[in-house]
Amino acid sequence: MEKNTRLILALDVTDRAEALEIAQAVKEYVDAIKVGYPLVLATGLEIVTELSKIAPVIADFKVADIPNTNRLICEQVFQAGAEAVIVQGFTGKDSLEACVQTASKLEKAVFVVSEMSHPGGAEFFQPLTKTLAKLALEAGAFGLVAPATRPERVKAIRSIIGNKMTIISPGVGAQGGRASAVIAAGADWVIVGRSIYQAENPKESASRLAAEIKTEIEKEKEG
Ligand code: NUP
Repeated sequence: MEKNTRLILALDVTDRAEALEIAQAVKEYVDAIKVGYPLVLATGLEIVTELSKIAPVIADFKVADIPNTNRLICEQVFQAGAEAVIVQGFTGKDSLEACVQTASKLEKAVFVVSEMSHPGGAEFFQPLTKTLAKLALEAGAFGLVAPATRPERVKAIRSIIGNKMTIISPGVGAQGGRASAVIAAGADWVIVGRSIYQAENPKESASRLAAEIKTEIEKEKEG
């Protein structure tokens, strides 16, 4: 996954043709496409293979099971063509390590959820965020998922992990976060769903977000 526009599309539509059409329309503005249960349950895992021909795919299955089941899930996801998988860390070190080991054998990546972006994400995750971030770091995960709705939390998470892991951050647009603010807080990538795929013109929306991110990065370089 190349760090170029630093924008990831969350493709939560449930129609195969629409998914492929949007992916094609926005591909020049996104570094990856994140797919999750809505699209895969509606259309089948083959959609991962199809989308992976357009852009690198991150499979957002928030994997949260015993080590053996986690391994089996990750194998399916990677065999289908995904470059990365999103997993939960609260299942413990052994379960998380099963995902990381499966990924590293296939030269793939694991992102661990450190704190979720919705209001309820503050309830159970927040007291555990630091522990989850450290666990992910020790297990050798590639990165963390952190909330764009709370840039101050992204900043705190960045200060825990330094530059040892990447941060991908959902919650921009429909959930209220701003792309520039979360990039300024230390996120490597911004994840955007509805603001792109529900827009009148998804390509224009993706282009606008990519431009906003670029402006923020240039500002940081100058300052
Ligand atoms: O904490 C999280 N928040 C979140 O929104 C972790 C996630 N994986 N997501 C996902 O990001 C969510 O499932 C959706 O696919 C995407 C955000 O979409 P939107 O709010 O931009 O439409």
